Amino acid sequence: MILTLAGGVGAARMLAGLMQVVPHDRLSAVVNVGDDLELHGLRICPDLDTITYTLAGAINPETGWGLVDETWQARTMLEQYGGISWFGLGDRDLGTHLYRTQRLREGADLTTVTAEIARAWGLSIRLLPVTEDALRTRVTLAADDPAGPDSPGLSAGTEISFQEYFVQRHHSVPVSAVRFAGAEEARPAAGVLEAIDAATTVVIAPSNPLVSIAPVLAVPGVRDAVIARREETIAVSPIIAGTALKGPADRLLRELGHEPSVVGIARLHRDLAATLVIDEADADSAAAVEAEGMRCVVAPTIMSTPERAAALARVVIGERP
Ligand code: FO1
Repeated sequence: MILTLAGGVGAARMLAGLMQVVPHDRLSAVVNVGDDLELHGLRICPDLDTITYTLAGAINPETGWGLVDETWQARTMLEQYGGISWFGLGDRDLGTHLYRTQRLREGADLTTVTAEIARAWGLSIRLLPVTEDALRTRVTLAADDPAGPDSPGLSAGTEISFQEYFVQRHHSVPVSAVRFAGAEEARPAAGVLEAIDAATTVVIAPSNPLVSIAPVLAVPGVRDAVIARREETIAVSPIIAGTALKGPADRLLRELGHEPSVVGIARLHRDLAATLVIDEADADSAAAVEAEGMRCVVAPTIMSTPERAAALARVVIGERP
């Protein structure tokens, strides 16, 4: 069993690569729920949905989130009413949130509903939300943020939800702190610790270490379970030549006192993973990564095509070309 610790887009591509080289029933992922939100009375799980839609071949290729062939009639109506429309929910995507919310109200747990949604998309990979409990990533602003067309002005020191930072403010405002509300009381969802224990390889996807992987590890028991598998754990750097391919990982690293480089990633992951995969563009840093106590593998890590994703997956599972 190959178990991947997963955020959104980078993890989805990593899993799509793994699906090409590993039988699907040997793949599982423990997925971040810190980005989740309740909006319009609906439970929205962006990372779970990004992974599901990507693996089903139904992701919107332009955005990396939401569904392909989407229409936006409901959003247009929300705009007409002056409702909340900054978080874009397409008409097809809304069907997922309606189904999930109704099933949760009926008493089903998120793990079960996630499996039902994955099965309906024809997927046999096991997607596990890290916890059933409310765990929400919260971000403190380091500077005043003036009002925008869709967002009220906020002063430095204000704490906002992850999606208010990421989507409403386009992750453009500097951040002084990140915390995972509810993490201390959260319990790992059924099967999470067992999946980590039973994995032949644990993969830390090329997801943002501070807001995608950290909330997964913040659920009591998960970090220790991964540390216990350190020898079999391999991380892929989301930072290439000092920048993130997508999202604010490089800026967040700097703002929160970490080095935005593969060496900074090694420092964050070295207690968890024995091996770090870095991109060829960072080959010169391999010795510095090893000096942090990790084995370093240099490989092409940009998963811009299915072939490249499969090639990276082969590296991750230890098949050398
Ligand atoms: N990201 C955006 O940049 N703008 C959006 O309007 C937006 C809507 C959205 C709706 C459903 C969903 O599952 C994801 C959505 N995302 C959107 C992406 C998402 O919020 C972030 O990329 C992740 O949370 C970061 O991993």
